[in-house]
Amino acid sequence: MKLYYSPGACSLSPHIVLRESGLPFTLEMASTKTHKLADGTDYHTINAKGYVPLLELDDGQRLSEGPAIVQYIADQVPAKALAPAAGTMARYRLVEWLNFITTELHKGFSPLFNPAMPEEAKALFRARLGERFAWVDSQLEGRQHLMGDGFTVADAYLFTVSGWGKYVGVDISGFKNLGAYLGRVAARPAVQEALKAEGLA
Ligand SMILES: N[C@@H](CCC(=O)N[C@@H](CS)C(=O)NCC(=O)O)C(=O)O
Repeated sequence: MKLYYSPGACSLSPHIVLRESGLPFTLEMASTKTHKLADGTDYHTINAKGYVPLLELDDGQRLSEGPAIVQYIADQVPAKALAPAAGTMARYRLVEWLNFITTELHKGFSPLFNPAMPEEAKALFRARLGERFAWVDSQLEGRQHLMGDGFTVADAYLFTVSGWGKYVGVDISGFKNLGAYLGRVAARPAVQEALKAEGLA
């Protein structure tokens, strides 16, 4: 498999999951700024949506959308328990988290990275993200991970988007459960390897 990624972008989530899975994969950088690969290829010719992540499977199929990609990877290695089995209530709980992270957190951050977004609008997005993170913090009370004891793909995604606050003025340092949780996730060898490979650690 090949993962198209950009350093520190939401593609860090499937990157972490690939390393957690133990499956062989390669990385191809597709900068979110230039939309070009290292050899100058226009990334739009590979993914017409123009964004990362994109996972190229060994049979040549290409899968986009982070929440779909991480579930695909998890389902290749059921013994790793990166996602509960399909069809179980626990799996719908995982999808509930992934959908929350992608719509309420990830896409709450996106306008803050947009230089054309007026400051007044950014303040509204920051306030909304603060409310959302406060709720996440409450959910982590007494829990090691989002789904309970074990690490799942939802943790890779939450870890990834939580790391963006420092770049765009969303202060999450007051959320104690979240802070302890992010420390636990950061300590995982696969997470450290992914951060190093992306030049972030
Ligand atoms: N719906 C997509 C959104 C992916 C996305 O927002 N990717 C950003 C990086 S975090 C990106 O590549 N932006 C550059 C662009 O849209 O041109 C997903 O969940 O995978």
